Amino acid sequence: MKNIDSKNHVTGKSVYVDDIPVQTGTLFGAVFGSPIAHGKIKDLDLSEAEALEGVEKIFTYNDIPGRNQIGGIIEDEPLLAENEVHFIGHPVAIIVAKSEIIARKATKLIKIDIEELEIITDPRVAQQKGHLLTPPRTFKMGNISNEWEKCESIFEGKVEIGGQEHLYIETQGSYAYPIDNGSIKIHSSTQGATLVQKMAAQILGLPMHRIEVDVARLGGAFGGKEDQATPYACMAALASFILQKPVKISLHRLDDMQMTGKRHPYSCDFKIGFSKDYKILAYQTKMYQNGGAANDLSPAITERTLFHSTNCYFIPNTEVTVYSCKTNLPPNTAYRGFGAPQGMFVIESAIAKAACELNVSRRMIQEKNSLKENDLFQYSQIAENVNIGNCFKEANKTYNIEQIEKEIEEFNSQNTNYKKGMSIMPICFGISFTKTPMNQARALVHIYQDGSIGISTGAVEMGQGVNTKMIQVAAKVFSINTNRIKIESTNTTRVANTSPTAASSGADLNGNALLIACNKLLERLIETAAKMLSCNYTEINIENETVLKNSKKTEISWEQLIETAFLDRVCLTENGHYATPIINFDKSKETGHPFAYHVYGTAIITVTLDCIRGTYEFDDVNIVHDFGNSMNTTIDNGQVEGAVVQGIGWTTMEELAFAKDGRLLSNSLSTYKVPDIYSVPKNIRITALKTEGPELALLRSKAIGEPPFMYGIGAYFALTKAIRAFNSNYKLDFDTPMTPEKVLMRLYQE
Ligand code: LUZ
Ligand code: MOS
Repeated sequence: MKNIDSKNHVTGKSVYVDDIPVQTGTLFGAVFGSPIAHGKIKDLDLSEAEALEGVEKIFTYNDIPGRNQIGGIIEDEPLLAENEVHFIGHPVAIIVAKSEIIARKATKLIKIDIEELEIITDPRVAQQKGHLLTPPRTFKMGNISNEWEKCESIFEGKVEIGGQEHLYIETQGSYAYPIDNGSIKIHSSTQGATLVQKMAAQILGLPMHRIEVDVARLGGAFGGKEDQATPYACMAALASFILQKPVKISLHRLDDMQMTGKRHPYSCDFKIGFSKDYKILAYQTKMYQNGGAANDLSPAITERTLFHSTNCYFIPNTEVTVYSCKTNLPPNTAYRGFGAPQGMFVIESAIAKAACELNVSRRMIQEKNSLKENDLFQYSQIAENVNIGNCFKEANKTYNIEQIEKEIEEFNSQNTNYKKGMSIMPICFGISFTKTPMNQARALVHIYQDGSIGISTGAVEMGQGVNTKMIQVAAKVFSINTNRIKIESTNTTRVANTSPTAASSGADLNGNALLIACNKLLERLIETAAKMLSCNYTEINIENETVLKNSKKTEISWEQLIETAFLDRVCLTENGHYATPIINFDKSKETGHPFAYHVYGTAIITVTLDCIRGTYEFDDVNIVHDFGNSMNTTIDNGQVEGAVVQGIGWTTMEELAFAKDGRLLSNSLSTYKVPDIYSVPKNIRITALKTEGPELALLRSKAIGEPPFMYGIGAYFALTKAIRAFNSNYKLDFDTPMTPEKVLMRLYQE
């Protein structure tokens, strides 16, 4: 099935927040953010801004009728700064005016006097000074301290991992207006409708039922709208509630880039020990996560870094610690992979360092140490249906790795100014929110009298195709044409208490809830049909919009069946609730079975390096991916392709630069380089590993959103290989992103 949105997307008909036709009298908001990264507010002078023609009102924390707090996991984030500011762009005031131009102009007329305090942007410095967002967390298995002396070789190193700007095409925004009975309706570009509802209620001092949040679709999110859509929705809601007028806020790109959090940069130390036959015996790391000025989702991201810090490897003795460090940067947040990419990059670096020093192939170490059935993960979950070995095997068979290696060697011996490099990047990613209670969802299904169907779930469509998958689920259960089925917007009055669409689990959770609702309806329809045909329930089937009796077609069509059911007063509406079974996690012991299943795969990445210029092109990304039994190969392959390119962007191109004073220097698309059509690898080949797929995946089709992002890590190691082929003096180091500038420095390192 084609993605139901593709036509409207490419013809520009899909409606996003900023496209919603505005009501008469709509006002426009702009955010006044702190010009300084850390300090005490001494004075705020709004008079000149307030006097500007067309300015309706300027809001500060004093205007908040409820609680000035939007921190979700930890309550450390006021919506509007009170006495202190903690990062550049930290929202201090909201200007609401008759036009966006006036509102933005007024922000320049606000005068703020701030007594500057010490600015820290480096997580290691923050940790030394004791500025942690939460206490450090450690995952352990076995006992590393006894193990080092048993090791044949030990390697230590340092890893610098850069952040990443989400660069969703649709910036943060929301449109709020008063509706009946003193309620507020909010259209928000958010992954989490319920979170927006809850926080807006808290800000306004209202019960949640007075806030309705509606989400049609997002123009991209990548995690950037799991938590950070909330403030802009709350600001519009606040202004709209106080003024009793419609208010829209839609961030300009530069403001969005400066003010919102990003993927967390990490600075890490590792130590890894091997036996004589290259088995990893012990692994230890300390990771300093740059959390920014407030917690946001950092505690959960910390957790996922720990869960994935050994990637797809079995290491009997580990000790992995993450320090979540408080710095004067915008609070960093969810981003596709949610801390796992950083954890995996460190173990891959440790393996690369060992391979380089021992003069063996990285691939050999990777394969030798890969998880096997019933191995233990660090967090005590037993590895089941482990597919990493099969992925390696299939990759070898399909792509002939040795042949690729040989061709590269040949190329390198024949070329002086161009060098090629290759790397293998295996992945293992756990599916489920690491916070067990979040793994639940609901769906609401109406069958209308004419046989058409309307579906609401908690899933948010953000380009990933979840709506298409939901339609497939209903069409499959009822065995009807997909054009009879419509997906409604995600709305808190139809589906309540939703988890954000995140953790790659939107389709699994909401699709399973939908399956439950549809199956309940199907049962009733079969009863109706049995009554119509005076036969037994078990003799009835519905296939291709027709009722079958004992597998033979009858005269009864889908439409007739629905009409009869309605006249017979059968309920044609159903609600489904799904909660992932089995999973659990005990934080006090850091053990349990947190994931429904794991996604595996492996990628072979090759690159050609121009050794005069330091520029490079990725030739091939050859992938074997464990989709389970993919329910939509077009969508799923598209997710893999997009993730690979985004991952390559993270490790090789996208360089966030902050000045010492906390100012984002790479605050536009001329200074922050994202992958474009020219940086896409020449070939991305995707082979699906043949498996049944796990029972806990929706129709045995595994979650797809995040896992393939981590294939992009391989780009870094392919590049370092190519650099070493040109300059054997280059001392392998780990410092992402490996931009052309950095490549050039390393090509001529002495
Ligand atoms: N969001 C979240 C996530 O709240 N919890 C998670 O475990 C998670 N994992 C991946 C991406 N987003
Ligand atoms: Mo996410 S990183 O919002 O799944």
